[in-house]
Amino acid sequence: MTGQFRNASRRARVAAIAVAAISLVVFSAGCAQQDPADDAATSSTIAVPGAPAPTTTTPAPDPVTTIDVSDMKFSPQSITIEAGQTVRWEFDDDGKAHNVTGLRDIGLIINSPIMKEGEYSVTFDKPGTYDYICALHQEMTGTIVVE
Ligand SMILES: [Cu+2]
Repeated sequence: MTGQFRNASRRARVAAIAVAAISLVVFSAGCAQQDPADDAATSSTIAVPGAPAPTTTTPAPDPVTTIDVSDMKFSPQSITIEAGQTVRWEFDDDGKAHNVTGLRDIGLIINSPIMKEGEYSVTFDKPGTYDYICALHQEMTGTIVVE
């Protein structure tokens, strides 16, 4: 009888320990589940104001190419640009007057006034080879290749 009682008592103690152990596991499991959630919430709260939208600016090619009109020539004498880009001639040749006049039909869009100084610009939308001269000095030639 005594032995059985002891056995029962031991069983009850084991059961109590088991219950305690289970509730401990459940408790810590609850904690384990809660902690990452807290961390995630905390880090996402920090990440939103701390990470401004990344601005990726692709450097666009300069849409304006400058040609100097000086020393009785066009510099550079020949250039290649992309369709849609602009060429700007800057006239500055110690008071000598020049202009730019396109050759052939394709060159009709190049037709500046005669200028001693100042700028003249043309935007080239159509691919092709544009030869031009100074109407006053036909040895002054230039070429614009539009790709
Ligand atoms: Cu000229």
